[in-house]
Amino acid sequence: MTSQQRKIRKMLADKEGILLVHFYARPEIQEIADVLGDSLLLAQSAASSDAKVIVFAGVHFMAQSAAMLSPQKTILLPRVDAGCPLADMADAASVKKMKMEEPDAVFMAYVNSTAEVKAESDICCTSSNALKIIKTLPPAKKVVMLPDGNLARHVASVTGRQIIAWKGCCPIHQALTVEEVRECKQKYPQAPFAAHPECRQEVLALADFVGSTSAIIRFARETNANQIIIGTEEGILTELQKQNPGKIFIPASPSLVCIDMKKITLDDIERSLETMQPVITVPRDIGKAAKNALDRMLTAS
Ligand code: CIZ
Repeated sequence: MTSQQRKIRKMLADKEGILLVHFYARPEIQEIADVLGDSLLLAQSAASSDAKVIVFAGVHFMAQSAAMLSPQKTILLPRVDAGCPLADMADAASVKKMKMEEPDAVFMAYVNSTAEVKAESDICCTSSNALKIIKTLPPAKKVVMLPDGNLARHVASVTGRQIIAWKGCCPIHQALTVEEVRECKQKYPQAPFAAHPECRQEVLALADFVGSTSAIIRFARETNANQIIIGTEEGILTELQKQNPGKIFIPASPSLVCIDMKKITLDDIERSLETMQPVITVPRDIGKAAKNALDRMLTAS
């Protein structure tokens, strides 16, 4: 541990705080996490922790979820501008309009959405539990999945459910092309390709495994292959390499880097703990409705 990492750990201990870190965050932050995980695990950890302060090394919607699940704790997001372009692709007014057009549909919001959009939705899901959550919904019901159209199409193709896919995408996963994957497969013919469901359908069609970050990590651990092509944000490579020192992980594209997930640095965390800013809160009325959708997901998970 560097002296700065030690200092941050000490500040966290002094303030009875914990550091929740997403797999896509910078490696030096992953190293000092209390909990390292996907948004589902981080949301569950925020809800169950008895810490007074939660420092979130992820993006804004994750810190918002923590604030709604743990209103009595101080939630710090060291860079308030760490946003999510996918979450910004749906707004409450458009969801309200769609609800008028599809009055009988169940609205299922991917956690990568704003609190306002969650508040308009019936239930949330993450990429690790979307298939499980959809099974809890009445089979005859049409489902509107938002804001990620690729995840929606993937869930529809696996389950055969009637799903209306919102026109949104994660620009990072969307940018991965069939040509890039084919090139990797040619170079590493023995390597299975593990892809995130936020990738385009034609990219997923080339995948040997499709799953969330935690599912990809499990797949990498369990497969006999010792070279694996990875189709998700490169931050996951830190944990993959740590868990599997003998295996080789090949990013499917050099462009699989989310600048928002990389915004928070150790300096930002140290400053945030010093100043106890920026605090993330959600207006009470929105928070109450959005928490209902989150709670339904957590109960069904
Ligand atoms: O749900 C998450 O944490 C995200 C953004 C990706 C994943 O698959 O874990």
